[in-house]
Amino acid sequence: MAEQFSPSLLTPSLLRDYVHANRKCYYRTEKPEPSQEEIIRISNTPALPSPIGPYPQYLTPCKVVIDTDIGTDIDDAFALLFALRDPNIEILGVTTNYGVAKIRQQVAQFICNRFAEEHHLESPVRCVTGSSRPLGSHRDYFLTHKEGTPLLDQKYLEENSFLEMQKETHLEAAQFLHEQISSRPHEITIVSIGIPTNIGLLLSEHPEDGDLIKEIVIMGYGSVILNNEELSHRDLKGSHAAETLAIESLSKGNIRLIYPNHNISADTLATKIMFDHPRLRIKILNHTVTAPFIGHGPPIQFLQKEAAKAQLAPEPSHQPEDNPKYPLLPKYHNLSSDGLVGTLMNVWFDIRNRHFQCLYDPLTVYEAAYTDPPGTPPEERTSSVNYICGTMIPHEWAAFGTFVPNPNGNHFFGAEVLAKKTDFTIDTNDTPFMKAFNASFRENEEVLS
Ligand SMILES: [Ca+2]
Repeated sequence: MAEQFSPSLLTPSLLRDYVHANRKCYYRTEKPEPSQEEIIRISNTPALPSPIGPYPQYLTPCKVVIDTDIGTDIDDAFALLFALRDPNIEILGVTTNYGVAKIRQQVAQFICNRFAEEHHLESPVRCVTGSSRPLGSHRDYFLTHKEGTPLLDQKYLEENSFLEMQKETHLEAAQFLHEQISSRPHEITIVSIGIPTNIGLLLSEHPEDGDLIKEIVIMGYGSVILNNEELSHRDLKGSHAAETLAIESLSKGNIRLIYPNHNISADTLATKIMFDHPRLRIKILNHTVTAPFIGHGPPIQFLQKEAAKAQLAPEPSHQPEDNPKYPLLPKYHNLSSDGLVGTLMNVWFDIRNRHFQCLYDPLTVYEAAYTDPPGTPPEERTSSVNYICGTMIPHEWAAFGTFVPNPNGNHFFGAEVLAKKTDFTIDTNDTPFMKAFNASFRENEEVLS
């Protein structure tokens, strides 16, 4: 039996330990500003040439806990359903984070419950509410205030104030992670596709768990910050060529600054706790490698078609307050798991006024599960990304990072996508990931026949 978390963590004392807690700045207006201590650490970390190549660990099959901010950007819901369906992935649980973690837990549980019913599973994947309140960040919450809409009963949403929820430091998710990791040492991958608050809480209370986690695979960080020469190259020739030069510079053993992204800058302190663990292995799916993967066309149309079935559902036969812990509006009770995700997708697309989605989180789930044995020929690769090994040193101000390349580091930074490229385009349609994604979101052929 894993020991319990100490009650002292129930107060957000860690937030006060974040040195920049009172220094606010708009997202994307920040400038890198490493502290004196960080500069010393960067200069003391050996920078060595580190080849761009396949992820060196062949790890399969994959037992995961997915830590997610599902309910806003739709790619988390895509990632969850994709992972539920993938035969190579066993989901031991889902934990939620960021702003309205309680609402996000409900959304994830609806999808897992419906999936379990469809597949006659003994029990659905358990979804656990995590911390809404980050440990430390310089910036405010980004919420659409449509989280949970339209699936959740409006009365339930009114009773659960978003403002109040944002102050909640739930420890259940960190405790759940601790129990899973203690009972299955070296077996569990944490797939972090949200804000890493729960992981920060786990590692601050139980640093020893960092040695027992198989690895963390995160959707985190932006691209490498281009230098002046690379910027001029981009103006002349095309952006991908400039980014390629920046990655080549890393692989030759030059340290480089890395942009933050939403996930890690929403909890800079948790990010720092995670990356500063001296032995924890972390694979980083950053914007350079996630951006070329776009979900559009047939999978989107399929989800829209499934969502439209809610319009055909009979009028509600009972009020949701019959079962307040499961406040899914009756209109949606007959929808498939694809229909639930499609319904959330329609709301997100309305907010964004578009009909496609970058697949940041589904790619992260996929890359957690698909690695290749050493020496696999390129045409037989299942992973769609190459990595550079090194050490990410997070900056406590605004979540920039310095990546120090080194073939003996614990961190693996996504360096390039294995796809057809020109200076201006990357065609990912034939990548193993895109093929798997498109196959996951389509009419079930058994049902059709
Ligand atoms: Ca996410």
